[in-house]
Amino acid sequence: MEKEFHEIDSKNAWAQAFQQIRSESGNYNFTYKDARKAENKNLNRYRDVNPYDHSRVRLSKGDKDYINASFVEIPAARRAYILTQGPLPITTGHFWLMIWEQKSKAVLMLNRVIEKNTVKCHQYWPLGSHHDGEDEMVLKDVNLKVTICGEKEAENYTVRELLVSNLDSNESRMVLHFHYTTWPDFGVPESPSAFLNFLMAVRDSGALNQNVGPAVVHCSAGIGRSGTFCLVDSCLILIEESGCTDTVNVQKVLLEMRKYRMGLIQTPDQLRFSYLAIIEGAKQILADQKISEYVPSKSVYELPDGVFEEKQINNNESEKPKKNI
Ligand code: PTR
Ligand code: PTR
Ligand code: PTR
Repeated sequence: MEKEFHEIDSKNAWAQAFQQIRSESGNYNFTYKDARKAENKNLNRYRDVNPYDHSRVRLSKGDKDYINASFVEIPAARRAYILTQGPLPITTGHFWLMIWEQKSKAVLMLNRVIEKNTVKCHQYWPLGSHHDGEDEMVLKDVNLKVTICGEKEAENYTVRELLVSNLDSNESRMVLHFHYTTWPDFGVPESPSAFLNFLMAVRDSGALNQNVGPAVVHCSAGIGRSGTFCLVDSCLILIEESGCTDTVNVQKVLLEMRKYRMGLIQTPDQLRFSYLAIIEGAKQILADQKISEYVPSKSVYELPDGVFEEKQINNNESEKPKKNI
């Protein structure tokens, strides 16, 4: 695939490659009727970004089952993700209910709340008293409470520990919040290695493993940046499994992912960046190099007792069992 990358690059043909993907996936014709129902229209952030009926996530509790969220599955990589829009004020309860019902271990947020002076996503988690905010947020419509228990900043991202409590049953679960803070909409991360550090931190937490619910991945619309993240992660798994980069067809994987949610990857440059990150990630993984500088601090992993598995991350060790992911 490195050869393919250089070929497209030398012809300056990313726009054509991307257009080809858009037109092929334009033939899919999956319906999104539930999203357009009158009672659901105001639950969508963007009029033109809708979850297909066949892959949308349904809420169980309450009288509404609709949320603008899609299951995206790549069985060959044994990966399943939930891609969703940045919550709106009225969908914040639904968002947390989805996380609770799907037993997700992490939320991966790839946007900032405000971008280009516009609110792109509701402030859906408590900021915490260390930021002069509240430590708790109660979602009355779904009877859940979210409490911030820890926060740690890395260069391009922040990791938070959010305790979600079900006020009906008194059960609680820790959900990790991986927040990439330097990726503009319709843009790309500052470098493949900055992005890969984030990806490896997410992987090391176990949030993408099969024994937990699908990670919830979102940006503002839940298609451009979120699609880029999932494409790189899945392609890297396929490469790890086969042991070489030639076997993975990036565009085919993207076309497969677009069967689950429309519009994944939004610009030619996001497609090019995906190749770059896959090539760089594959080199490092195949050489069994240490690529994550992420070392969880105690505060991120220690609270509350017993809820979160304490894990000492050793990069060399954590790379090896990847084949089981
Ligand atoms: N089985 C329903 C259908 O396919 O129409 C699924 C559904 C139910 C979709 C409810 C939307 C619904 O909307 P709400 O519960 O928000 O009125
Ligand atoms: N119609 C909107 C727009 O073009 O602005 C939809 C949209 C918004 C699409 C943001 C993608 C966006 O990017 P991301 O999925 O990375 O948040
Ligand atoms: N605009 C389409 C509609 O309203 O039906 C929805 C859509 C949105 C389709 C984004 C595709 C999209 O992405 P792309 O053009 O990148 O395939």
